[in-house]
This record gives sequence, C-alpha cells and structure tokens, in this order.
Amino acid sequence: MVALFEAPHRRLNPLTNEWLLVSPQRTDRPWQGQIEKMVEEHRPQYDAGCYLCPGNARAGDKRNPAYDGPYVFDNDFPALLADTQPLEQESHALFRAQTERGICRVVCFSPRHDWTLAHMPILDIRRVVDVWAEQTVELAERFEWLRYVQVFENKGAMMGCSNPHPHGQIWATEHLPREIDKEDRAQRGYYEKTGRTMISDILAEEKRRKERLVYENAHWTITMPFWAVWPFEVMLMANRPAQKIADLDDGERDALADALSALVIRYDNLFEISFPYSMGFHQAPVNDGEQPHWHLHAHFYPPLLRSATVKKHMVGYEMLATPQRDITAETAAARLRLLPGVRFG
Ligand code: H2U
Ligand code: ZN
Repeated sequence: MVALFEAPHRRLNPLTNEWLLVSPQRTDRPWQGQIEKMVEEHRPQYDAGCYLCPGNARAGDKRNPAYDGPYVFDNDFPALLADTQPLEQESHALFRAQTERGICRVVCFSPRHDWTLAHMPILDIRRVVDVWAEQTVELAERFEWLRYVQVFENKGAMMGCSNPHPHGQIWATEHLPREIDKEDRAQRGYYEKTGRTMISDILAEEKRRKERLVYENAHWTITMPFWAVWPFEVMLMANRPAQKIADLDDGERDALADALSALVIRYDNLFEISFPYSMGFHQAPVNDGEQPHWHLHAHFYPPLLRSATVKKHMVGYEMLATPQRDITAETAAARLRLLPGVRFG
C-alpha cells in the first residue's frame, strides 16, 4: 500500500462529480529552485486615465460620481441584456439554443486606485460584503425572472483583467450557469440522502483532519479542497449552512471580511506580488423558494504554480481528458497556512 502523496491517483470533486488526476511523484519534493521576485508596480491613489476611479469618464458619456466607498454601475459593455428578444426557433434536438436574459454590473471595491482587497482595511471590505448582499437581493426582486446572481472578481493582467483598479463584477442570469447547475444537483442529492449539506460534512472532516486548513475564524473556514485542480486553489466556506450572502448576519459579515483579507494577504505573501486569481461566491439560486441543500461558499482559482511568473497551463491532457496536478493539495495548503498574516512590503 502506498500513501496518497507517493503514487499517482485520481480524486473526485463531490460538488461537481468530476475527477482530477494527481501525480505527486513528479514534483512533490521540498521547494527547490529560486523564486524570481518581481518588482511591485507602484500605482497612484487616483489615476486620471482610469475609467473606474471616482469622478472619471466611462464609455458612452457616462461619468462615475465622486464615490468614497464601494460603487456599483451597470456594465457599459454587458455580456447579457435584460430585454433581449425571443430567439427564432431552432428545432433540431442536437442544435439547441435558448434565450438568456441577464444583467451585468461592475462593483468598484474602493476609490483607491492603488489598492486591492489585500490592502483594504477589514471595515472597508465589510462594506463590499454588504454591497454583494444588497445587489443579490435587489436584482432578484427587481427582475423576477432571474434565477442566479454570480458575484465574482477577476484579478490581475494574467487573468485577463483589464484594469488594476480594485473591482469585481456581478452577472445575473435567467438560467443556472454550468458550474452552479453541477453543484446544485450534487448538493441536492447529498441533502436528500443525509439531511445535511454536503459542505457541512466536508467542513466537519476538514476541521478534524486539519491537513488542508488554510485559515479559520468564528464563522468561516478556508481550506484547499481535497480535489483542488489549481495549485493554490482554495474554498472559503460558511461554517453555518447559510444559503445566500444576504442571509449572513452582522457578525458573519464582519468575519467574512476578515477571512477574505486573511486569504488575499497570504496569497500576496506567497510570491511577494499582487497575486492574480479568479474568485466567486456560489450561493443558492434566486426566485426559486427555499434551497436547504445549498451552502454558501466561495472558490478562489489562482493561475500561478511556482513563482510570480510560472503559471499552470490547463492544456493537452487536461483539455482533452482530465485536469492534473503535481503538488498535492496537502503540501500546497501547508505552504499557504504558514504564510504571515501581514502583507509584505
Ligand atoms: P474586467 O477588467 O474585470 O473585465 O472588468 C472591467 C469591466 O468594466 C469590463 O467588463 C467594463 C468592461 O465591460 N467597462 C465599463 O463598463 N465601462 C467602461 O467605460 C470601461 C469598461
Ligand atoms: Zn482607478
């Protein structure tokens, strides 16, 4: 018998029912080779050329107000439209199409052009949490045909983010997006069988084993999932099976701001750079009654592998067959867990 960290094996993601391949024998050895340091780019607090800074012009004669906290606006180049016309009928069973109505918004996290979540005081992050909650409620109430509100942040040029000003986006749609649909089915099946949310059981086990824990506070737990695909992928889970961001009480929102700050600071400290990632919350669908199988959480997917510049490529076998990783989730979790909680520099 060999241990999981010694031999190639596959692991199942129970939230999506998808497998990944783990090959720890390839590089699961003590960290070797040097880590190139990148010089941090210094940005001004206000950039006259930034379309997200307070008071500045945006596309189509729009202008941002002189905002001093989080600021939300309708995306000027939305991927979805609320009033799109019905599609002409495509009747072939193998060529299905459906109308997808939706709303796209941009959420500036702070007026400070030079900040990221990792620089923001926890009280300021808390205001962003409130905005995410309000937006989910407001959108669902105003557009009764909406079924899902996706809150996310795409950070860093490496992730294709077009502007370093701290911001995220909200896309709300009339259907469940693909990842949500997978998680909805898996969580529902688990809840129907056990009467508990899948994530409650994952949390209990992770808190007992501790090997993949990255950070925890009174209301939130951050772990590297057993089935993590990206080298430093983590999940941020509500300790209680809350369904939506808006269900969180005051203490849980404060603790969420604390957990977000703790995580993104550790991420920045890993390679001493502003760490790129895509993150987003997974919450219960809207306008569809109670969803007791849903358990609020967020996923962080950072592209970096070994240094500030070496990124993991999801190509070849991973595109054609199944995702694969070398360093195990346990090894990577330990690295993140041991990083300082104060940002470098
Ligand atoms: P990303 O860099 O994460 O893509 O976000 C920037 C968003 O801002 C992008 O979705 C929008 C883009 O459509 N945008 C505006 O809404 N107005 C503008 O004037 C420029 C960019
Ligand atoms: Zn700016």
